[in-house]
Amino acid sequence: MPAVIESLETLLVDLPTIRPHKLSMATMACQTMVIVRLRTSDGIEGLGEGTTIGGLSYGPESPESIKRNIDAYLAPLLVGQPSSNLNALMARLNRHVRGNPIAKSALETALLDAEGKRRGLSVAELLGGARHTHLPVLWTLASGDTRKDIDEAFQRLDDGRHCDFKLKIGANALEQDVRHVADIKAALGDRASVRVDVNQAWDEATAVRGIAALQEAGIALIEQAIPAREQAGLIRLAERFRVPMLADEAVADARDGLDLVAGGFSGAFALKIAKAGGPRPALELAQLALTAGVGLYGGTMLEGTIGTAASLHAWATLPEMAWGTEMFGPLLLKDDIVAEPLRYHDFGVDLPAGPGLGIALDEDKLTHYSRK
Ligand code: MUC
Ligand code: MG
Repeated sequence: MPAVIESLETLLVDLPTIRPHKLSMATMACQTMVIVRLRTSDGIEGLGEGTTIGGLSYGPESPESIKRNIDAYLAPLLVGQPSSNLNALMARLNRHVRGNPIAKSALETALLDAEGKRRGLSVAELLGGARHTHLPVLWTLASGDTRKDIDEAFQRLDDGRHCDFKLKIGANALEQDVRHVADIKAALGDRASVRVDVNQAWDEATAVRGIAALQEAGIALIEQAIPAREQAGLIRLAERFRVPMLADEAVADARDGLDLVAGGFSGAFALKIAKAGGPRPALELAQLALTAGVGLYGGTMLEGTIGTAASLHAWATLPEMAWGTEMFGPLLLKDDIVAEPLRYHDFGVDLPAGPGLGIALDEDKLTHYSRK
């Protein structure tokens, strides 16, 4: 008798950040994760995580909607179904529920974790096998204060933690943002690469002025300078500048990737399991990018350890990513809900060893941080 999905539990977990994390559209003092616990008739538990940034400021799913939509719509489609056929299960979810990729990503992760545990394989092995066991990880400087960001960068460099940095800009006047970035790049010199993420804050004319100045300052990569829906504008920016463009909000899945590539986009795509609807659709976008000669970047929604581990298992199956990864989410949080944290060292992180995600919960911490 094949194992069936018996129950799905969802928990809202609030973890404080180590410092305020300032993005163009939100300042985070806490991260809220939706943790999924999927249990099957053969006694296996699969873990998943659905996480977004700043409530509803990043996209149309909030932590509360992710939990509610899993409980009310997605979980009933899974309970009672054989748990091993991911193709059938994810097709069933996609047939009956439009959108909601973060909720679907949490569920696909939990299904992969359960299946890996059942078969004694890691999630990376289920996805075809890991090509790397240590992945590079950058750090985001987003305290909102130039001096503090410089000190933080040197600390991370000296600790061997990170040697690539991403700066969050777009909330301030253009001249102020450009000065902030140029000062940090000048302080770090050749010791570190510096990129920026504008999180859609500029219009195209502002982007043309801003990117010209940032290119001059030696910035390596410009992430999502203009609104997600302005794909034609992003293509024009990619054609215009020497410094490459990274599409983030503009590219959720392979369909978005195809539109950008067909329009003539060159540069890089930020892969995120949350945007795509799970590790497997994120890898479909990766394959499209590889075919089209677009660079890969392992992106985060600032997930905790479960979502970060799921992403790492997916990215580990890919050829070396041109722009590395930003899988630092757990390091931004003051505490964790897992028994063993991920191992960050030598400017990167180790792929956790299986079976499944290779992650176990700390039940006391989970209870402590779960919303009552
Ligand atoms: C984003 O838009 O890239 C990734 C790193 C970070 O600090 O914020 C996220 C979101
Ligand atoms: Mg981004």
